[in-house]
Amino acid sequence: MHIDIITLFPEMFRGPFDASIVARAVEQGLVQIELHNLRDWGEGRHKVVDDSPHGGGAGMVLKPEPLFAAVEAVRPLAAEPGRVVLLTPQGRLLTQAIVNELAQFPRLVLLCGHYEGVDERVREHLVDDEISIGDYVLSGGEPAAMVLVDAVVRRLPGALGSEASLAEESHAQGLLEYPQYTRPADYRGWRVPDILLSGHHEEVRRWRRRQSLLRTARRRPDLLAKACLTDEERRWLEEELASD
Ligand code: 9D3
Repeated sequence: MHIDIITLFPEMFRGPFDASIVARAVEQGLVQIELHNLRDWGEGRHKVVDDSPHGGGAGMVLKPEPLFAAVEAVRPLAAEPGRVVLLTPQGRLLTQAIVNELAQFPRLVLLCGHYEGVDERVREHLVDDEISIGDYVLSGGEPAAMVLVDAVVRRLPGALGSEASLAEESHAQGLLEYPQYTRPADYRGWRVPDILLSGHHEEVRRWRRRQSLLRTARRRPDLLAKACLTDEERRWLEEELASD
């Protein structure tokens, strides 16, 4: 996969992309990430990229010319035209389903918004998709682009050390994780549940599944509504929740 990122702050990406799974995927040749400074396509001696909104109002808006010029310059640098994705608070809320969808494209061109917004003609005639990472205010699209890249890259075949992790992830589809423990079995008098020390693998599996169900029901009932439970699991859960 080829990912181009058009941003006013390319240096923000160095740290996060030089470590972690993303860095390893780049080293393995699974993904090629290119950072482009929008300022390079700014207008005039001062490389202007923004202007005040027509009709008045506070703040600045990213001008269309530099964004169109940047995308049109960057696109021919790879074989595929690429899906152009704008990171914006007005976009579709990022979910694992959207991550999986984006991971199918051979190329992504990410546009990081800034200031109060982006000229509407960019959305209408340049951008294929608009993504938000959540209902909170960031100072720009850069952290959102990092989140998107991390989530997409780890979906690429070969990006994860052990493919087992992915299999397990899909197995527990849509449920929160069960509680995890490591040594020591007794820390300050807080004991690891006996079942986990028992060596009864089938019992351990059942305990973990039930803990996942319980935790999901209590913390994320929205997720539970979409999960796949057996009748027996539903009955057990209902009983447990009744005593909360
Ligand atoms: C005055 C209204 N603000 C919208 C809530 C304006 C505004 C705030 C912050 C416009 C842009 C931004 C910068 N944020 C992003 O570009 C952004 C973002 C975010 O703030 N939250 C979650 N996802 C994203 S993706 C891009």
